[in-house]
Amino acid sequence: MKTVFRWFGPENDPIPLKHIRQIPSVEGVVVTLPGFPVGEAWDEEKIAALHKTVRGGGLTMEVVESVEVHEDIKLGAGKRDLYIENYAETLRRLSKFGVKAVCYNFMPVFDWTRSDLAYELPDGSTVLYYDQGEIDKVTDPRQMAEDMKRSSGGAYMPGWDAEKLDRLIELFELYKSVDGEKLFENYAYFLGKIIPVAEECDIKMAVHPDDPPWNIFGLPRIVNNQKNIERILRAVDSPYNGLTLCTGSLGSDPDNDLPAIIRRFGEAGLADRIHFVHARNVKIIKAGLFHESAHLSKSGSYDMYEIMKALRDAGFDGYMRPDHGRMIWGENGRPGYGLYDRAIGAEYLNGLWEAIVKSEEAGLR
Ligand code: DNO
Repeated sequence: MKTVFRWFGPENDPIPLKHIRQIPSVEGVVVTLPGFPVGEAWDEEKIAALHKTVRGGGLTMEVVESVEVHEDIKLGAGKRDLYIENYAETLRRLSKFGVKAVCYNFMPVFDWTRSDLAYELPDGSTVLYYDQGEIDKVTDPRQMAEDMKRSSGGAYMPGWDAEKLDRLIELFELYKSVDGEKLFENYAYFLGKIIPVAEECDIKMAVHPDDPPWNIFGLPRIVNNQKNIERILRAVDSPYNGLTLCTGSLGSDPDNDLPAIIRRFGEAGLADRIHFVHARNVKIIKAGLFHESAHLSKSGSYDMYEIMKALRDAGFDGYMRPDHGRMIWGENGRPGYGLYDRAIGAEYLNGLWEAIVKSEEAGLR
């Protein structure tokens, strides 16, 4: 297992690389090109510059997150073939710099959604919060998009790009004719074209589950449970067609039993499709109402030890990163992506992993 840490680049992340390098377990950063126009092939010079900065900071750049899929691809509309070709070109360019895995999502219109980005816990830390009741009250998603942007302190939010937000009304209209089945068909079409390129480039594609893993604003979401994910992984049966197992996203639906899902992938011969893990904990108050928490098992609803054991038993040997930390110790940063709590999380996850591996070596499990 390799531990990595999400970093938004020198101009978009207040955290200096040298601080990330001082987290003992972390080998590399997970990068993106913030705000790069969705649908265009990523600029090779920009990738090269980022690579140079990261390597110069003593870290690896093997994972890229949020190479966004253009809405035309999800809708099966307009210029989808052109956008798919541009996506393929991005993969070719990334592979020149040693990138080994790409995390992306297939959520219509929105990426992760929350009703509050700074919900205060009793200890004074703040976390991301989701209340379906609040989301149901939103009559104009443009308003919600504005609110999210404002409460993020103007930080770049993956998947919430300006061009898309300008088209929100039009997109909602277009999605009226796309149900879950149609979305799956369009997804399979995308995979059919992209996975052969990923194979050539030796880049593992790792889809991120929908967050939250149910339909919102009447838009379909299909990367949301074990059965649907298995269907997606089978749509193009290649080791390069894989998953980012985001515990926080998938597990916020109480029906998704994370250790059982991981074990099921193992039984189905799909364990080698888990290329990347976003490990974090969530406190589920009731279905549709949750907030994020410290990574520690007792802080949330998941048993992180059981999750790590299931991954180990499935033979997981990919990349793992801590995810969405609380804002603590007076840090002012990007919601979910401060330095301190994610660093604590990374070390905790590595502590669990070390204990699991050592108990095996001592014949204790
Ligand atoms: C949230 C992230 C997601 C993820 C994208 C990948 O914090 O995990 O925004 O990067 O869904 O495309």
